[in-house]
Amino acid sequence: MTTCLSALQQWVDDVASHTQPDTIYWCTGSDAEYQQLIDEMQISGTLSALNQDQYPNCYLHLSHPSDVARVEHLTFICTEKEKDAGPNNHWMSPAEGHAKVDALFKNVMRGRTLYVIPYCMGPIDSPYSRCGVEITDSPYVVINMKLMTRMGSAALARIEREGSFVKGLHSTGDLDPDRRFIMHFPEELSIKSIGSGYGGNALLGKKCHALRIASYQAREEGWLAEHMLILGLESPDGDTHYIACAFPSACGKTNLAMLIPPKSQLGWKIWTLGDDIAWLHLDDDGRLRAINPECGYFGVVPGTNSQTNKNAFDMITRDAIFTNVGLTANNEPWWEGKKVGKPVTDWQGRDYDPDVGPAAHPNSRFTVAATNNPSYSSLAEAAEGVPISAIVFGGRRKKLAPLVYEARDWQHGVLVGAGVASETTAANIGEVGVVRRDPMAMKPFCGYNFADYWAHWLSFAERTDKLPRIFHVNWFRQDSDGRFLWPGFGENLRVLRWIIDRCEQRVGAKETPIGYLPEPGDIDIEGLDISADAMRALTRIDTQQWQVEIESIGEYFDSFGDRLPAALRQEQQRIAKELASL
Ligand code: OXD
Ligand code: MN
Repeated sequence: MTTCLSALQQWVDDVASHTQPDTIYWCTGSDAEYQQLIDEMQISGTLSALNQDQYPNCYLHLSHPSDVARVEHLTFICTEKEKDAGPNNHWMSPAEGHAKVDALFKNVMRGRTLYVIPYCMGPIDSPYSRCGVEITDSPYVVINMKLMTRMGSAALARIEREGSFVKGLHSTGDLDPDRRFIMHFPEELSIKSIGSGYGGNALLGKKCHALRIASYQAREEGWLAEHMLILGLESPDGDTHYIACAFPSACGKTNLAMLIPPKSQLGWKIWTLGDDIAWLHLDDDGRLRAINPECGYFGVVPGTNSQTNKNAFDMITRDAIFTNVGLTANNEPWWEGKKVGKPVTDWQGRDYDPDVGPAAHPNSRFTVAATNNPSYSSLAEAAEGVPISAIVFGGRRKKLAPLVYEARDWQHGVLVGAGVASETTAANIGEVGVVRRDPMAMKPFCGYNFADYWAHWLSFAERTDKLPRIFHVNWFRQDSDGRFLWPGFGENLRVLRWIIDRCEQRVGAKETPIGYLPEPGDIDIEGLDISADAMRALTRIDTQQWQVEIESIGEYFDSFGDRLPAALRQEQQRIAKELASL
């Protein structure tokens, strides 16, 4: 056995002696294993088969009603120095973090099976990929990890070759929110999560590894781990540009990544590479290349229908796991916004009563392999990833942010990313609809101090002159009566086209203190029912509102003290000065 495998075996033995499982099972990742677990879970009642004629190989899992979302207030970054976690994270010392959760892990797997899941984030043969091993007592986690990651024997072989892996220990515990913690130890490249079976807290390859731990690892190694979708936009001439977009949770990343061009955009095509996470590396020529560390989707179900996201709607009619949706009389999954069928039971298995609540939990999810997606790009499997032409930040803002604007340069683009703010959604427990700062859409996911993270972003400009351009979009602007100004969904392609036109220097722009804005006529709106006034509102800035915004970004920066990179402060002050002189 190699040293690495014996270290892995030792860790598994140590965990087993502490948690006392009945059985230990090493996952191979085979289809037969997946099926076996599905069968066992149906017997134990944790999974039920959906209508197999309409939804072949689809299953429903209902979680504990108190365990339906990420829990940022119980998520900790445990670094030796508190300052290294930063004001953007909840912090605990590693000693305290370990002690707290180790006490909860004691004997927790009695009567349960301990599953060992070796997995690889990213294509198995990519130099940009990184491996991990998750130990869990949840078969639901195993089947989800099978759909979301390259897991099993091939990953174990890579771990053996490479000699390193991120350690993730998970148990559903007793699901008591008072005994729930999601602890990260970036300096040890390890994670301990207990008391939740919910995806973001339990599928450790996703948010815990591919974002929190990987962002830390990326800084040490000179790359970026980001909360970004990756798409390819193919023009009627057959040229494809790759774009990476960072939007906060539940702001439509999955919909944009799978966009089907409307009829008016004849000849355009969107290819999906990823819908949630991008790992970005500079290649030998100094170009930024992206891989998607995942190979499946864990998407929000409500609102998915044949108009909003036909690719997703179709891909979840087979081989999918549904979590916390309602059911029709015909045993088909049902959710708000499905537009067809009607529910008889809700996500807690009760008779559906609209006065009691929605049939599907607002954060109910589908899990499905990326290969089910009709627009999946074969380049998502490419070891070398894809070159990125544009980085796009965005948020859910009723007011203020124009439909689209471009940063002047990389340094300004980092400020644009650092200033991202959005109205909160149901993906995290807590109040919905309040505006909060969510820099680079990484507020819940950056594994270290944002000030150091921004410095790391800024440092890329010193390493290459071939960086992508940076943009900001807002699909969610409303008029004074609360109506959306922009139609969104498939029509967002029109905005992506402007972005590519800018990258290709085919179109001019209005220069403003906050960046370059399109002239209203430069976005193709042919065939859209959108007034000239609405277009003007979407492509202008309100000086006073922006002064307040830039001041508020400045105040937010103050909370990072002297660790804030001077270049960001300069950029914020430059904009404030230019706005004042308008
Ligand atoms: C997600 C999230 O589940 O961002 O992707 O919450
Ligand atoms: Mn996400």
